[in-house]
Amino acid sequence: MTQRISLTRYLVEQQRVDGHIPSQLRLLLEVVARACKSISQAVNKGDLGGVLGAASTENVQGEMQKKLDIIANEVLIEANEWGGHLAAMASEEMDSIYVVPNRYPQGEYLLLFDPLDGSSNIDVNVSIGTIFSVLKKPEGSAGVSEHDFLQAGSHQVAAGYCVYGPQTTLVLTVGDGVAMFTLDREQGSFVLTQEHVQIPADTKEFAINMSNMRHWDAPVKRYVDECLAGKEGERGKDFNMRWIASMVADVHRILTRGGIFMYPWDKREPNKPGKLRLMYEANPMSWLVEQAGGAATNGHQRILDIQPGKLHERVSVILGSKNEVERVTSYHQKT
Ligand code: P6P
Repeated sequence: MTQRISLTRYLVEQQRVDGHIPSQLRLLLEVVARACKSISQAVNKGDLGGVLGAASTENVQGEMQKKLDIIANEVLIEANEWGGHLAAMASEEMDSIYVVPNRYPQGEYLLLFDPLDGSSNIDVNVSIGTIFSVLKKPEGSAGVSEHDFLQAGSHQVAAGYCVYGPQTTLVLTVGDGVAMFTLDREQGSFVLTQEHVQIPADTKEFAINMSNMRHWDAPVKRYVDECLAGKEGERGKDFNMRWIASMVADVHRILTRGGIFMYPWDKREPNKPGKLRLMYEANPMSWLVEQAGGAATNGHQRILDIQPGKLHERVSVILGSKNEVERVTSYHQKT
């Protein structure tokens, strides 16, 4: 059997052979991976660990927090604050940024994360995950502020997620394609299982929450109606539908076998551009998808080109198989 390559070796080679990542970024990614291992352990314990159910608090989004949301957030903060590679962190679960305390050295990177995405699935044992994005602190800025985080997704230096499902799999890009690492629990390490991941340009599978159909804008309704019309309709082929209500799980399926994922703007909250968050959900997932040959827009522009105005800004998301994303985006441009 060919020797399996560990995450550590993969990152060392990205640093040494491809000169792709500085040592501080390699350290950052290894620390995030170790934190994901700890979160995976907590998730896997479920009821046995007394970690299911709601906490008695709300997050900045006004959503009830699950106990595991808070645990995952604390694991990521504690794992990353002392290493000297970060200046600050931002999380879906925290109103403002977390500046590395003075007792630790400050680094040049900014880490953003959704510590446990899909948490409505925690109590029903459906896949959930951690999403992370890495930016560099702008040159010359003394100290660190929330404004330093407000960079377009095209400025990311690393992005990924860890899906806690039947396998625990870390999916990562540093700008040189997408690699997948499966957790070998006997070794306690992530092992390279897929490299140079490619999303098929076409698909027969779409992912959207159909219960919101009456609230969608016309271009999204047109696209989904055509999928539902199947081979007798405009598209001349039948489609399948999936909706796991866990972005990490839906995106992992798309990276693995293609598909299109949509969480579009809808009339329920017309003043919000969408439900999903730009900085720590849409941007990392969009970079992964583009690095795997797919596309990601908000219906009007490339998500990675959006200049954020606020840390917890929301965005409409259409991502996945390139030809399908381009079709939906073209429908938006015709209206
Ligand atoms: P709905 C999970 O809460 C999440 O942020 C994404 O992971 C997921 O795609 C979406 O919301 C699910 O939303 O409205 O279908 O429950």
